[in-house]
Amino acid sequence: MKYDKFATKAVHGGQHPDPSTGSVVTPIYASSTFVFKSAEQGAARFEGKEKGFIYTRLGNPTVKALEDSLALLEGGQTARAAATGMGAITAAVMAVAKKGDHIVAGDTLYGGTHKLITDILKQYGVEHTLVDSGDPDNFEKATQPNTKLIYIESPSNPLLKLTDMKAVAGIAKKHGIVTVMDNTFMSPYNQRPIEHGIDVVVHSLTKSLSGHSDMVGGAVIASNDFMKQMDPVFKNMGATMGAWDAWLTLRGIKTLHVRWDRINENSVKVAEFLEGHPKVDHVNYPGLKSFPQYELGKRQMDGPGGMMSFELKGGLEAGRKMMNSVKLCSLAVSLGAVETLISHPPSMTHSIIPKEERLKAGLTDGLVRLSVGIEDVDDIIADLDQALNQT
Ligand code: LCS
Repeated sequence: MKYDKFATKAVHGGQHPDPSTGSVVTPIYASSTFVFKSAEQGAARFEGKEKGFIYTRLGNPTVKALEDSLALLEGGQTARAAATGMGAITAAVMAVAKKGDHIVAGDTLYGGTHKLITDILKQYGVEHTLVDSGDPDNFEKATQPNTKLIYIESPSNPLLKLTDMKAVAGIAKKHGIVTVMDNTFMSPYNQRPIEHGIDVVVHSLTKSLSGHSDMVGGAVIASNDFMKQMDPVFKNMGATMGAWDAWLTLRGIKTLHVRWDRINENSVKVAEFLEGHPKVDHVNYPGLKSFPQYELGKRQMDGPGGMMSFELKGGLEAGRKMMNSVKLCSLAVSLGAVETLISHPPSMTHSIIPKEERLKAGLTDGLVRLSVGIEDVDDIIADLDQALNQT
């Protein structure tokens, strides 16, 4: 049966009752290797002439169910699940950018991605330009004859800056450039970049899709043609996901829409509370009417999400005091989980970025980041309030 409503796809996508036992839940195929009926069959599978599993680094039935689910949710033709978000991002970027090529990327990115593009790939002869991703013209201006890839996070980590996906995808198509977008902060429930013309979506599955802070994983969702280009990199660099983590992610995805309804709802209330608090200087959150790109967010996102960052009037010292005073919220990195997490990007997730580059991009030392969970919102607000009052 064909079904196209998000909630139904989240519960059933990519999964079929196990043919040998009738198990409703996709089993964990904890096998590194798969038996061939004959030497000829083994050869045919390696040649790609016959479909079927060979060896888990090259494909696994539990991982395949997750990949089919992700492709369906993001509206892509196909997906690959990776051991981590960084594994997925590295494979997607390295599939396109080779020695002598140039990447244009947003200037606020997760620290690991920033390091990959600005330092690691540079050592392999790949150039880059970082631009303010809030204005699509900046991508056009930074394009060079050797530009092969545009890389964006929208909303960006941790400033929540949005990129007009349709506008940037249009610029990229005009110049024959591949667009890769990290959709980790939104999840496919709130935003589906492929619908806006983006070529490749990457995720850290560690976050919203698994949703319970109990695994690490990543994904690339794209066209069949892109995957043909990426597979030699992906399958040989060895960042494949294992069956256990695929199973945990599949279990998380079944409640994605339910968790995210609560996350969207809680977060607006928390952001409004923070914005109105006398100790808070400003809040970055796409669901606030004061957010400079509020209208763009409404246009391209189905909800504002659970991520926000803010600065206290007392700056870094007050922010540290607040983080040390929370009782319900966990002082921890990561995001998108059922529990509310609070962290300090400049000294944690983004400390890998040189300070002057951080400041140039607007990532100030006093910035505090919050990932709102699905606890009772009054309890979250009461905890933040008592922590703010300690500063
Ligand atoms: N993309 C984004 C937007 C991220 O925030 C992260 C990790 C990654 C990719 C990498 O995913 P991983 O390899 O860790 O699965 N972000 C983290 C963060 O903000 N706090 O802790 C990790």
